[in-house]
Amino acid sequence: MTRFLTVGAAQMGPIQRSHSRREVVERLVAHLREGKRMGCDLVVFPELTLTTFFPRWYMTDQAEIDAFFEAEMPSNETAPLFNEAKRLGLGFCLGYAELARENGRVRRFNTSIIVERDGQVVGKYRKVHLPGHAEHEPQRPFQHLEKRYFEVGNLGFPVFKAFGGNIGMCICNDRRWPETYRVMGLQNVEMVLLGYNTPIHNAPAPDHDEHTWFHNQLSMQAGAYQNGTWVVGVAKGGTEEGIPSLADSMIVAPSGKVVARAGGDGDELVVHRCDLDAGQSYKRSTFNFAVHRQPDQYRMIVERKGAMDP
Ligand code: CDT
Repeated sequence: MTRFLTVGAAQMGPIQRSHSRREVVERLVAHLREGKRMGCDLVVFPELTLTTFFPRWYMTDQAEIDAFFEAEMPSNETAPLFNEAKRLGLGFCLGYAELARENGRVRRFNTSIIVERDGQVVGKYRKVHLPGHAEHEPQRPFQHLEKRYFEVGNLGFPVFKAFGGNIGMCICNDRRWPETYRVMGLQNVEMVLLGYNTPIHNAPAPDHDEHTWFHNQLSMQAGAYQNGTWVVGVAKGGTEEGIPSLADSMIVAPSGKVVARAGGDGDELVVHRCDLDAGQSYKRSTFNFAVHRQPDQYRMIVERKGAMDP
């Protein structure tokens, strides 16, 4: 028996600082309606979907910073997205800056959620691999201050029962780390939903710039193949506040093959009908963890060679 999930990677073009939440939500709703027309069950939006990518600026005024965060979800401004998704019977995955209150403390995370077709939030993930720096580095042409504005996620890499399958999430820089996918692979993940904001220029390593497209694809294809899972990679691309960012949203099959891909760098919905059982053959054979993966052997090799020494 096969289980199909039609997924839409809802690539966003740039969101400038002057764009209001209302304007952005209108664009997201347009994606949902297009998704419905194209037979989607689930529409995936990028990292920090609701605003411009604000870590590019050094800010010290906490009120100015907090204006980019969501203290509730849904809020008055995001309710139209939830309402329309429920009306259409569509699920979605949304990345946003989360202002949480936990144990009497305010905390800020780079977060994404899964919302089921009935409008209920059924999964939350908080970004673990925060790139960039925490202090102002004026020599850079633009900042990447995720380490300043966010705490490291405290939820691990959970996998949720949703849309008839095992669904996980990660956010942007997480996609470059094999353990992101493997931790979910060990939970039998069948589809990883992944949003990103990737500037083409990497200030500490400009020699990587020409490989931006390749590294994006390489990371997602490897993660998909090595864990027998679909990967849905969704960009906020184009030139935002003068900074060119990678688009190239794509859907990768458990074979590692790219099966659908954005053609431009604006708002664009990339759709594929995914067989959630397509990973089974990889999970049963080449990447049968129980049969072939021997963590004790890794430990012995590391200890013998002193490979843990820096
Ligand atoms: N948002 C985010 O995590 N961006 C990072 C930029 C790293 S510098 C190229 C990314 O990994 O795409």
